[in-house]
Amino acid sequence: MTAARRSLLAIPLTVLTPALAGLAALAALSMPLSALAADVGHKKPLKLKFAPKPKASSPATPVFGERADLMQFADREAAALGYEPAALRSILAQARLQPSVQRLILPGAPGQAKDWGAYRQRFIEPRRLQAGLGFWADNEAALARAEATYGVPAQMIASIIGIETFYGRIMGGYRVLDALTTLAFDYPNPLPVGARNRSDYFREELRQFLILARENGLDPLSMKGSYAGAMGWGQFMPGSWRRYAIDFDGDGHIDLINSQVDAIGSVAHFLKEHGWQPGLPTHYEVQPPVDTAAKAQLLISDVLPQLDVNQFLAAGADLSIAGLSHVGPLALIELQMGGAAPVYVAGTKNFYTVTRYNQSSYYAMAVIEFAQTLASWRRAGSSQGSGTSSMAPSDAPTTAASAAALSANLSAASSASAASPR
Ligand SMILES: [Ca+2]
Repeated sequence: MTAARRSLLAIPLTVLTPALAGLAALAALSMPLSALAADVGHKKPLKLKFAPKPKASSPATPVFGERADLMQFADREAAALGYEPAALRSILAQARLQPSVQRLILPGAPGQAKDWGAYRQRFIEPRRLQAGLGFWADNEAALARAEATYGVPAQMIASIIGIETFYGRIMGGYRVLDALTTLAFDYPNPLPVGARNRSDYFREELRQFLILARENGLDPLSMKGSYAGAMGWGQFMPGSWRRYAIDFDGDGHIDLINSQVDAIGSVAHFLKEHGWQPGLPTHYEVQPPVDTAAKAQLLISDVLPQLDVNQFLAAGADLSIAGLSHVGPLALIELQMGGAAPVYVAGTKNFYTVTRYNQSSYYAMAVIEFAQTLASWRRAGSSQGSGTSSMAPSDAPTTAASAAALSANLSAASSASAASPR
């Protein structure tokens, strides 16, 4: 993503950031990395399978070389990661410092108002929706099977892949090794006010990446991803890949880069494992309390649903009819609109689940609205054609008419929305 785009979105790139950018979602997948320690110990050390071929390095991207901290990391971690120390030293020494990664990982300038309207226009636009219809048609059986298996609507799965990578068009051009090594060992310093050093997180993702490459017989020197190290159609970080990715096409390998079907199953499995509840709406319309203090109290938990309908009403919020009959906790979600008044929704646990993919309420709302619109476009198309219209969205559907209006409204804006591969 470009810096301009990043500042437009102005979303804190906390965890996953990438996805936001449509690029990488990555991060999102910021999951606990506890699982791996247990299963690496018995793996055989890697015998240098790929002769490390030196890659040409431009002056702008120097290799780290045998820098002391990297070599110490290699010697300390080799056994746990399943590598021969010399092999791991050789791989890490070929990582390249990427100054653009150091820039992209930082949050946008503070004080900029976030703008849900701009964010929505960036993603929910006709070309991406059209690509989504094609993706859905190409993968109809896999999407239906993932929905049946994991309870996640096909349009949600298709939407995440569309928001993350524009259906495989933008999977990231950085070598994952370069991105993760840069962020693990040369995190930007000094940091701008409000930013925090996340090198520990990326050092763990580097470990996960090295294990992932070894386990799958992949060349760690050639795998590509986002500036944060997210890979494939769904932009999984290495740790998420190892924990949540599945072999959904049954060929015996998990391949999120070349197999759309594996990516589909893995996105659905990820959401299921993070609490997706079939049939539960993602959100309801809500008017927040007029009282500022009461509103602030409802906003305190951010995307985490903590208060029920009665507590919303007691605080002075006004829920839609559908929302009034909701059972379970809700979160008041505020979406800033630049200089205009914010908009609000009452998010359920399913809204929260989407934020586990990428920790931003703006990201989640974009995924949800894109999914609704994509499903309505598909229904509108299939009603004229084969009649194989399948699943209705589990939450309020956007009508075909409103989708058409949306399409018309956004067409003028869409020229700015194509993300350029890096
Ligand atoms: Ca597979």
